Amino acid sequence: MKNFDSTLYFITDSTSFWEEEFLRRVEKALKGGATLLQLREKDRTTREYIYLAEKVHALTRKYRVPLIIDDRIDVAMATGAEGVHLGQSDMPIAIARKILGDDVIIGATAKTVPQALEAYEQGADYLGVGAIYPTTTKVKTVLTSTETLDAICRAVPIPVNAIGGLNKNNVQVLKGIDIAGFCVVSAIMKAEDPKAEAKALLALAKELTNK
Ligand code: TZP
Ligand code: MG
Repeated sequence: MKNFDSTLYFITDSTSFWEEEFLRRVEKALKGGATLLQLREKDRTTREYIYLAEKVHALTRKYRVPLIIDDRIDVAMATGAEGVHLGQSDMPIAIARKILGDDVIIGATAKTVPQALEAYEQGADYLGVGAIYPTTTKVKTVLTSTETLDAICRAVPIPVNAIGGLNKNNVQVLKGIDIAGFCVVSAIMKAEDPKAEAKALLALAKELTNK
């Protein structure tokens, strides 16, 4: 098993911030205890994505948190990021694994048990499953029930993270399901105090995962 901890997986969204404020918030989340961090950029050019990834990587290195790049294995390779996250319409996991080798963390999105099994069999290191609740972060979202999340956790031996609309007030819905952790975007990104929010969410995530 690769050395990463997805207990509190913070996924960024830079869209409503100037770069300086965005980076400040990312660092606060790291200070608060985010255990894994994904840079998720949908509207930047390749060059902009790489430059921002380099800046975020400098921060994640400081806190010894692996950096995962959303969608783009080229950006991950160019920046030496520790991993990449691939959805159902991104590069197939098996091809990414062939290109990236065994040391890079590859995460996959799965919304059903067959998708989860396929991603696992192709070499995914972890799964993101959701959206558990409606979210304003992603325009097109299909909801995944907690029953399906539970079935996925039972079906695959790799870490499974819940995602989608999760915050301090609703994560108890995950209780009793064998998740490795959960992912949040807006709960931390838009928090008044991202450090305090991350700290509180980490405590809840530890409780839910018996860590
Ligand atoms: N995939 C499923 S839901 C989601 C992604 C990337 C966005 C989650 O964002 P938030 O703000 O935590 O609801
Ligand atoms: Mg994607």
